[in-house]
Amino acid sequence: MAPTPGDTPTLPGTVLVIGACGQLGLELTAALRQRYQPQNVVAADVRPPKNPETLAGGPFELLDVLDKDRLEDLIRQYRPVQVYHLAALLSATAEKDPMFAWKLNMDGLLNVLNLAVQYRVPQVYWPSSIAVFGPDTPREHTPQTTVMNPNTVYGISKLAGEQWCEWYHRHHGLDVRSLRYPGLIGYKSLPGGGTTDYAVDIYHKAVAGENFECFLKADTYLPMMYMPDALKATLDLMHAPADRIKVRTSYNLGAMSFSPAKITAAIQQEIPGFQVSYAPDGRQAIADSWPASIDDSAARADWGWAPEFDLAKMTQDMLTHLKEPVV
Ligand code: AKB
Repeated sequence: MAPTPGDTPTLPGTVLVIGACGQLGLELTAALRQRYQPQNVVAADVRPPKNPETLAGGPFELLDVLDKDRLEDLIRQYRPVQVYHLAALLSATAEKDPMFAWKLNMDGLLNVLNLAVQYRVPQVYWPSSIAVFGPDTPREHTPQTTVMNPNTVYGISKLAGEQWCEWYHRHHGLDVRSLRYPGLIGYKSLPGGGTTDYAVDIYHKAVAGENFECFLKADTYLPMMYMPDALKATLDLMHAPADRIKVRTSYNLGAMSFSPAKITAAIQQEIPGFQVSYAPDGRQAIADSWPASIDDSAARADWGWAPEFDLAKMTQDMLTHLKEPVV
């Protein structure tokens, strides 16, 4: 994302992105490298990127965020002024390996928060999710503050993580900021292990001229967001003056809400022959426990959040990019 005139595109140090090879990490690293000097944006992940080209513009470091000594070495070496900690197991995968999910999602965050305090890292970003809400939560226009009671391991870890962020802010003055992402949809990278992943896979099948079997029921509404909006929200949040950040757990963030039937209809506007069948699996129960739509008025009021993409605009953009020849 290019800086707008009047922005200050230089940071007095480096940026460290942990989990840089994931769906969000790849795109956020690229956006940060466009905004700052690419050499100052350090990508780190437990494995190298599948396609090295994707992270070729700047440094890459191998890092298991559970290895606190290695993380400390990297923080000492690069002295980051911002750390984006994105590494986590998502909802569907976490249900299959609950103990490891809890370890990675909690110990990873606590390693980052403790070292950020110790080395006086000025800013930390950590993503939360709509998964913090559960079956007792109001499903429509889910408020910022409401009944939570998540019933997935991923949701429990995200809710606990939010409380830890707030605690580190209150007790240590750490400037840690967070967003509750809806399902994220982008054409540059694939998600892995989430309940909202179908909304990315469906576009790939449509463009490949294949039919799609959906693991959620046709009428399952979930909050979703196009990647350019997610990147904008993340960077806007991180660059807002600290006194505008009133929520130190995590902000609700909304853009659009649709069901598999609605996204199918949107794709069929462009690709009329596209067919979808339904075979709900264990992910249906996860989706049923989450909000259908989100009230993000706190983010709008505090730091000016406003999404640009709705379902129709996103669908046109996704299909255009996925049809482009791979160079
Ligand atoms: C998932 O489906 O697990 C994620 C999320 C909503 O946090 N995309």
